Amino acid sequence: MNYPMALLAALMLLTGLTAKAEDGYDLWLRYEQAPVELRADYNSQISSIAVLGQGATIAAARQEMATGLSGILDRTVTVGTAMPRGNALVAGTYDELSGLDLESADVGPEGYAITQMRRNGRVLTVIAAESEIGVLYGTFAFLQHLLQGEPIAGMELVSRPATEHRLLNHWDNLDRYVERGYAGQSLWDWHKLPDYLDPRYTDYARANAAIGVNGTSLTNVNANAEVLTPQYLEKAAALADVFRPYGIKVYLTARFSAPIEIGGLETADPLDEEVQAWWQTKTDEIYNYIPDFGGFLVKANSEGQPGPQDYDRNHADGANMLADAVAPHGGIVMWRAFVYAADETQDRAKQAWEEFVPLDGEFRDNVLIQVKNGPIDFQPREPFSPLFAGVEDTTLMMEFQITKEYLGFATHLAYLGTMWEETLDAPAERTGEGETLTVTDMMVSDNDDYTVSAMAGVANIGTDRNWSGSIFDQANWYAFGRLAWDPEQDAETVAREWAAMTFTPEAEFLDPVVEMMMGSREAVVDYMTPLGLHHLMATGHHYGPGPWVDDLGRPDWNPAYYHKADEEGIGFDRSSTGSDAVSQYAPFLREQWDDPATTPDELLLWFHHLSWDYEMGSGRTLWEEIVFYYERGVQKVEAMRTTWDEMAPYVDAERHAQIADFLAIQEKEARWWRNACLAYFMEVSGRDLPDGYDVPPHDVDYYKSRHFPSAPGNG
Ligand code: BDP
Repeated sequence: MNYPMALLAALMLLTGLTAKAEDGYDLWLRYEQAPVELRADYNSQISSIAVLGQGATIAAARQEMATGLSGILDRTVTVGTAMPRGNALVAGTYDELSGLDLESADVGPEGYAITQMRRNGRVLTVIAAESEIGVLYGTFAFLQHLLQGEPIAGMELVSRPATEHRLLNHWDNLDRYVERGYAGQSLWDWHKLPDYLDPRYTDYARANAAIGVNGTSLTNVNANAEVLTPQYLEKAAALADVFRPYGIKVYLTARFSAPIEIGGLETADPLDEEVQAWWQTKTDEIYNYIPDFGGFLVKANSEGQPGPQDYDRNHADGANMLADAVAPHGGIVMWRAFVYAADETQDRAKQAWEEFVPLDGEFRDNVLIQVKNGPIDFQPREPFSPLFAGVEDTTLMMEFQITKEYLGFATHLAYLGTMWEETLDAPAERTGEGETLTVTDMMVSDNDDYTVSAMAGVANIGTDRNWSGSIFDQANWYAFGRLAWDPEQDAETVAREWAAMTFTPEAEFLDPVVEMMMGSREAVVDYMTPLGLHHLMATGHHYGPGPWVDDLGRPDWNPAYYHKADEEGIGFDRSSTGSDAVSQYAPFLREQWDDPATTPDELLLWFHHLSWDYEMGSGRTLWEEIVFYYERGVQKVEAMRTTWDEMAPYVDAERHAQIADFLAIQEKEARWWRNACLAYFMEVSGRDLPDGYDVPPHDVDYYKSRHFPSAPGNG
């Protein structure tokens, strides 16, 4: 360092300029100093602190407690290892805490109980769990309670996850490209692994443990067999070692043709004994590297990926072969239901159901069928996938997409908690006794400690300093974890928690911001695909509108296939007079959705092709209604911008400005969506806009002429 540099560094130290910038890196682990009155309460309640026990997970809990409380209390907090004195906070397993004669709460293998008690004139705040991971989860819950500005006095909290497997799915390639990634490169620096362990791996694990995520599938579902070679297994094992103390298991995607590509076999036929033996040996090898390896995630016979059907076998044959290989080690196979065959001409929305329902009961117990929330593909709104009520003897799990491939990438603010809540709570089935079962109810776990089998979220995480490409996209990662832990949790509570910890717990900030978040996904639906429209995005990268596209290789890649607009009307007829996809739902839904008069507006054009003059419940014609929705979407974004501008006093300048800029992009693009779609529908329908609406500033040809060959996320 030369002299002026040294001087500058010294100056920066003195003036505090080296203090970390508010760039979003800390996520929900932003342990800022609590307001003075709260700190007084906290200090009096917990004058000494200990985390009892010895394992690596306990060490992580102790470290987190020290870091968290030092920040919140604004002093150096030491966390002891023995029962503390005075008013104290103590965390540990029930075994470690046996001296306290606690009544053990029903916390299960991963849950925790936080409670306060009086002992010999002192107040003890106790975090107790059956397991070390429960202690870590309890530690995070305790810190989050403080970050949300709550008092410690009277704290009572019992929580255990409903869902057994709570996983992120990274669509990350080995060259660090992230498919549908809008937040930089893959976090996994394969080239430097296993020798260099980026500290971000630990922070990734902390952030996930803080929201209860307990598994991560490292690699893209469009898989590369290379990751199953020893060279890469060693690297994956190094990541697994970092994640283990945080309760996170590693999973890998298995390319079905791996026996040919890296095994030198001539076939990957799942009924071939050599192939089966190859997978068994390969799996044993993986478990040598990663003793607690979680299992495989597989995309087979979908969008050109290899699979059992290449050998005239079915999905059960393929999944069971892998399931048998991991079963002796306690592993699972998550076999994706996102399939649509290359030569299939019928309604794509029906295909997964048709392929999987006939196989009901044929999958091994350790196979979970991973179903996307909707029957098409992560659209801004879809009805839930009919598979969720289609099978009885197959374990189903949910796949949500956290990364916003179809909801504006990283720059549009769309809080997805509401979308996932809508799916999880959707009535899916009715029992003989007339009881209504929700989608969540259909993902039954066969492990008695849990009620729900598994939930996966396609991650929105990358090397961007803020991890998710934007601050508000962090909320989606957060919400995924919280809803996976408890699918009955309401999206608004989750939004509130997140906003309090990410910014400030002040009500003057939280009330408007949470309201903005709660309406944000619906705004996107309005300006992209209102009233049940879907897949109008430009093809390939899916950036921006492309409702006119109708010339791609196969019909169901074209937006025009999904909206079917012509001079007469618009919408995809999936009723009994059309593709009859409606028949895949339970009778009570089938009945409701088969008739446009009883179909909710949100799903109207998903299930019906209707005249532009169709009269809506609002009194407007369908055409007027479509225009009204597109316009409303833009207006909602304008309102979001106003709300955010008013929040400047509560948010640091750096994050406030970035969010404001992104909202400006969102408004510009919402307008683009509105104008392009309306210009196109005006042309197709031969109609003008109703009075009072601005005519799109350009004709359709202009919108068609816009190309974005390098838009992110598409290879
Ligand atoms: C689609 C994505 C594609 C994925 C595919 C999948 O466009 O990149 O590979 O889903 O889920 O939404 O397999």
